[in-house]
Amino acid sequence: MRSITLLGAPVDSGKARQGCLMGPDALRVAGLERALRDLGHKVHDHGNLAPSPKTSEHAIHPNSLLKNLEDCANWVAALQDAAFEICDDTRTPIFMGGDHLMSAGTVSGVANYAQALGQEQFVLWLDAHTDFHTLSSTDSGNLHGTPVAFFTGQDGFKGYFPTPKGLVKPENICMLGIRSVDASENANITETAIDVHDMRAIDEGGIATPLRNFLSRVRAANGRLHLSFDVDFLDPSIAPAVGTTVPGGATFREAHLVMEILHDSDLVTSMDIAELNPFLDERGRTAKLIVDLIASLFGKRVMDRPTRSF
Ligand code: 6HN
Ligand code: MN
Ligand code: MN
Ligand code: MN
Repeated sequence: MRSITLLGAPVDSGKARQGCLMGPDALRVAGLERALRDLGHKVHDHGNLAPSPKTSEHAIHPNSLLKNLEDCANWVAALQDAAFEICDDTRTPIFMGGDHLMSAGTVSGVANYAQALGQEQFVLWLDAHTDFHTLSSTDSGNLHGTPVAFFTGQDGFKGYFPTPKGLVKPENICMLGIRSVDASENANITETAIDVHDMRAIDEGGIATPLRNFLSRVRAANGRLHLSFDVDFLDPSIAPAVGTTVPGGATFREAHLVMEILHDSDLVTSMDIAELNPFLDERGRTAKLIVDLIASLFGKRVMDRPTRSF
């Protein structure tokens, strides 16, 4: 049994297309709290966070393509403090987004907490995209494409975004589901120790092995593990409610298997749900699927017996 804290992060400034601000409420309506309680967990919904107040002066960035830079910076400031404060050894926070810019704040916040405990922070990044753009490299100007660069401490955010209070080492990050990487991101991420498993690798070798290898490293380091789940990790045929769909994503069973293995590991200490855009959903089916996947992560299984590990 866990104590779970829900916090809504209705971030919608990380891209032009609107709708992710409804994500937290769609997860509520789809029965997230009830699903977790039915599994025997204690759940407390903290409602929704708001961005930090606007400051009077704000630096203009030379990349004129950047969208909503000031709003994004204010969200990161609010989220990294809220994530730090909500962290507690006895509670598991679920940050309900919101577009993926949210993770610049949530991950730096939880990493700050890990640092305070003297533990290593690890991140499992489930996404079609690597989200490794800097403010200079992005050519869409959509800042939901930047969180991983931010919380690994890449150059170029200083003076525009708040200083990250916690950082994650690239070698502590594992990405699964990747199938859309811009050329500049590709060049930059290849220079790092981030463990990227694209869909080609998953097609050939399955999703369980890289996940289990990563979890062994988290366990050996006695680390804390943050799961960042971008809805576009899933194939668009099962999860249409996302603005940046890419064909060839994780199947229903691959996604559940990841959640089931994570549950058995008992290593996840915090998580994000990012990019759910209920405006694009079909009668709530994506929101309901996400609730069901979170239920798998928190112990729902087909039969009430331990699953054999291989
Ligand atoms: N996401 N690489 C593309 C861009 O515009 O920078 C897509 C980013 C998608 C962001 O997955 O949260
Ligand atoms: Mn993403
Ligand atoms: Mn994505
Ligand atoms: Mn690997």
